[in-house]
Amino acid sequence: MKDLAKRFPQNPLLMPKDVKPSAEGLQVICLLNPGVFIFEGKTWLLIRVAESIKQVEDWAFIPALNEEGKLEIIEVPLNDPDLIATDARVYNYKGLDYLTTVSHLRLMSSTDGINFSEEDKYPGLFGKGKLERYGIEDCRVSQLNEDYYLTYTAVSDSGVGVGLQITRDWQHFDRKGMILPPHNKDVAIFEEQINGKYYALHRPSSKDIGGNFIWLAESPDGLHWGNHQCLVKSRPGMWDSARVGAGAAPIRTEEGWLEIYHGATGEHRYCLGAFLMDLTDPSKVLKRSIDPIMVPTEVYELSGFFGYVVFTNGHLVEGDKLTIYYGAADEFVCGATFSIREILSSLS
Ligand code: MAN
Repeated sequence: MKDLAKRFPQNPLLMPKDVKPSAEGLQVICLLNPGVFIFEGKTWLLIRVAESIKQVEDWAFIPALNEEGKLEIIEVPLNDPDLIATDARVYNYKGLDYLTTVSHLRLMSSTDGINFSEEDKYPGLFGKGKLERYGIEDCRVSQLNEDYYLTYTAVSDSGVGVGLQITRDWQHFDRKGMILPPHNKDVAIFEEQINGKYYALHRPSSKDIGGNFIWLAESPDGLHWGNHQCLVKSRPGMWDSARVGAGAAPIRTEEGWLEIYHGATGEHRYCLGAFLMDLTDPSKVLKRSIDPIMVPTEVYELSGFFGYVVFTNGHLVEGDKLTIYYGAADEFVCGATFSIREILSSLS
């Protein structure tokens, strides 16, 4: 199927061998799902780097950060009857879920939006404390005036929730703690206030009644969130039948707030779609994609750490041009452009 994305011919832009492990003895397994922003005139990616220790055949290594922020490993033989290792992303051991890797967030900058490199001055962010023991992931970066709001998935044995940090200079970070408790992720804060309030999209999940749906929340201060409303649901039988989640901050257009989101099937194929919210009342969804705007089709999207995945939580807007940076097969960082007009006219 032909989608609306124009992929960079240089894809994949970044792969695990392109960054150094954060400590000796560790191995970078995946680079994925970057937050994107402009700072000091350059394009920056806040990349999720997933690490584990060097893999050994027939063994599972379950990583978690200890109190000091150092990675500790539980070693389990793959044939242990208490271990379920059927999803590359998750181990279930003795009835509890763990991640197979621990992620941190690494900063890389570029003057052309294609070639990215690290700068010593900007070391990146690591999980800290009890609620980030299994790492921090998939950070959205929203710019409100001079402040960058970083909303990311914080994973631990207490669950999967949303952490917030605020920075101006990318060297000092004001940690605001967990703003939405488990189970929640995929938080995209609007980059403008509407009628004096902050707004954010988020994705709580319910295993029983309900599902994995996109919600809207409002806040008087950008920290405390309430008046939650359910906006966009998964659709049985369609490309977004099992779960949906917001990408980066909604894009202001003349027709409304345009949001790029991911939708997955029960078989874990991740595509991208879009929906449009009313400019003055974003709880009103005006239009939505019937067909996805981007489908995993390239080799680097179909096979990797976790194949059949295109996933975005970072983009840049220049006039009609939308550049998304995205995780492909949960292993590579790639880029693609879209025409915003084309996306808008594909919605119904
Ligand atoms: C979840 C998250 C993402 C990941 C997708 C696809 O939504 O863990 O980080 O990219 O699954 O595996």
